Amino acid sequence: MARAVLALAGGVGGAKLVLGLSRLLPPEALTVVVNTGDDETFHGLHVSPDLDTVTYTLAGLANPETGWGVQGETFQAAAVLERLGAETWFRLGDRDLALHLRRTELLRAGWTLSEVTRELCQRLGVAHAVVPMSDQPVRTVALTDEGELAFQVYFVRRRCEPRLLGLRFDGVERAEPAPAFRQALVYARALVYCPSNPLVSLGPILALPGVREQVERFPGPRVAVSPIVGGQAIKGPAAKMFAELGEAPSCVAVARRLRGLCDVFVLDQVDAARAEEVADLGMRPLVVPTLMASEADKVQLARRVLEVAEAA
Ligand code: FO1
Repeated sequence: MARAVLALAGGVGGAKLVLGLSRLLPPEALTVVVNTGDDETFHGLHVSPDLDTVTYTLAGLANPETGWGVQGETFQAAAVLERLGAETWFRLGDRDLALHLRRTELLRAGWTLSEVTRELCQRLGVAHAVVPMSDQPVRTVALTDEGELAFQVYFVRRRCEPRLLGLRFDGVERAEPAPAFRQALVYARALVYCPSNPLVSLGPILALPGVREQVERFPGPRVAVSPIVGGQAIKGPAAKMFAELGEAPSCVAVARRLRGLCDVFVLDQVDAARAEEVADLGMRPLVVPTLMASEADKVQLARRVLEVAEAA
């Protein structure tokens, strides 16, 4: 059966709505396409932070405090790596390292990132389809007042302190949407933008050749949930990034970036007064609670998104 819903997601915020959707949709009815612009090599291993956050979340393994990495994690290997002089500012726990070892081993054996991700999901008991946006490498580069920084250097090592002047997605022109992403764009009946950073999580996905055009022509309802509430990102640097790129951070700034690509825009009650500006952008505003603290919140928001998709 066609996978009814195609969800686009990035890191931690997106993964929360993905969990909600996974509780309401059977595996064959949901494809989650995940940003890979944050991918990076650490200790010779291929790390895919956003794919891993979604996978661990669906597997019930995610660290609830941080949203990334594995709960109950230990850092024995990292301690030895530090002693041996390796860079350990990007915290990789022992269980996480095992997954990066296995991913790297399979990639070196010639598996595509899609095939590796499907294998890891199956082994971890994740039945829903988690798909990298592309099987070719795309790397987000932060253009800052300190020069060009690889995304994880900007985001983790420098804690997003350098002033952001621009973004570049290296390799995106030569990359293709992953096969399962391409299929979902044809067969899905609804498209959901999970509440992820529109600049560095949804941005790379929409920058892939042909994707924006296909989304513009997407026949079904396209529903977005704003990752910015009350001018602040729930988690992560989206607000600071918008401000430094010259846009007042708000749900409207997010909606502006989805103009022509979105039919219903979900904003939090905090931003109810902005609904008219969203409507002026050609999207139907839906004002509901969007903060997802509990699993019930995640399921409830997912339910509202699916209802409005059905009704659209
Ligand atoms: N984020 C941090 O702020 N500090 C870290 O040490 C860190 C380690 C890490 C390890 C594995 C992983 O999958 C994610 C990790 N993240 C860390 C989060 C990561 O930088 C972000 O989740 C994404 O790149 C943005 O969504």
